[in-house]
Amino acid sequence: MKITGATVFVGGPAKNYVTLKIMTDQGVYGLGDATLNNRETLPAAYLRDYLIPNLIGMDPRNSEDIWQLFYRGAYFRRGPIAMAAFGAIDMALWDIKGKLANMPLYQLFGGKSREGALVYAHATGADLEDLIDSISHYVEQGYKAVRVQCGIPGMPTASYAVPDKKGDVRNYITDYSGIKPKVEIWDTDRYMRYMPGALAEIRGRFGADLKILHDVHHRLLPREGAEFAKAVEPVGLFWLEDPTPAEDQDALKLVRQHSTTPIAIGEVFNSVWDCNKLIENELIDYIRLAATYAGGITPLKRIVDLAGLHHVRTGFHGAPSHSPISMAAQYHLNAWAPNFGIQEYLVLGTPECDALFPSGHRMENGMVFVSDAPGLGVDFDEQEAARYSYSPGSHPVVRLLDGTMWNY
Ligand code: KDG
Ligand code: MG
Repeated sequence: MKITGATVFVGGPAKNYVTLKIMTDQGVYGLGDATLNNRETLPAAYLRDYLIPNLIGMDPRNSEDIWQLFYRGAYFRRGPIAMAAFGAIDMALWDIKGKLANMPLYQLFGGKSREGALVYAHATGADLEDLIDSISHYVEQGYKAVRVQCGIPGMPTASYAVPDKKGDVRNYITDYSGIKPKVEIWDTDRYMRYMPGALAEIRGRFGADLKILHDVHHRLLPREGAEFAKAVEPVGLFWLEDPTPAEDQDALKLVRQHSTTPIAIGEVFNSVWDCNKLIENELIDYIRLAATYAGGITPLKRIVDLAGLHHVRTGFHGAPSHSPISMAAQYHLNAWAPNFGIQEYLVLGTPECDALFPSGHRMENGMVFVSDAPGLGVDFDEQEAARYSYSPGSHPVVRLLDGTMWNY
């Protein structure tokens, strides 16, 4: 069996997705996602210029050897651009494998450990009242877990993942400000003073059963992260995400020593070498890589197994940074993983997205149910794709009150 060709498409409804399609001489094709938010053309170029020319003629069933060839062969390994490109190929080869076996991928991993996998939605508000409305909206739809992000009184601009104005429903991730980023201002002191009380009020309003998550988005120093994690302990968070900058695996020691608040980290990691110490030293509770940036299913499954040895559960990234293709890869891993925790699920609610990526995966009552179709269980409609093209965008950037650059 041979790979006969592969194409890359960049674009999509309200968002640029990088979609890889690998064709074979037996008519079976596989799909992969190489979307790298706001830098989408780079993994696409890596695929088109280097990886696809080498793929042609290879046996698609040898997904392990192909992954090793590209990873080791690059010499300059890792990094989100390369790993997103390897990841798309790996997903597509697993998709082909599942279709050849006529089995959904979770069967190839070891079968189902659960029927539905718990997901969390994103609630956000310009102020606490606005946020409470947003949480109620998800609770009414049956969500059992909600990430909550709130505007901070007195902060000069919106803080992470909150709208500028009350009642504004803009999607902060897909709301591009062009190639030049807009600037948000961050005030750590105000955040530290306000947010623990706001979280306590949310717990009071919604009761003990709601699983509440909160994302600091890497904005605190280790000592501040420790103080914050300790201050929110009475709230009983499901997790506190990215309290400190993710590059420093040692930073979480201080947080761990001072608090029992569960910690989640990893959406910006792209290798086991970014999180091996965190996992082995049991400094975290949830590992958050995505199938895309981790370099595909092959390496992500190994990370899940390492995490399982150390009581660390999964909480894969699921922002619209990822297309329904890598989300499908994660749904199959979620169905199998003995140490599954939760899956992030950002409801974009676009029929256009469903039309571009038709699939049988379904969301019901705050749980995702994986499709039984062979392979990944998601398709790519090329006629739909012809409606879209690449349009450049950028995340906001963040400065402190005195103008110093900070972490988005
Ligand atoms: O592209 C950046 C987003 O993926 C990120 O801001 C989302 O923090 C995020 C999350 O938890 O989903
Ligand atoms: Mg996050």
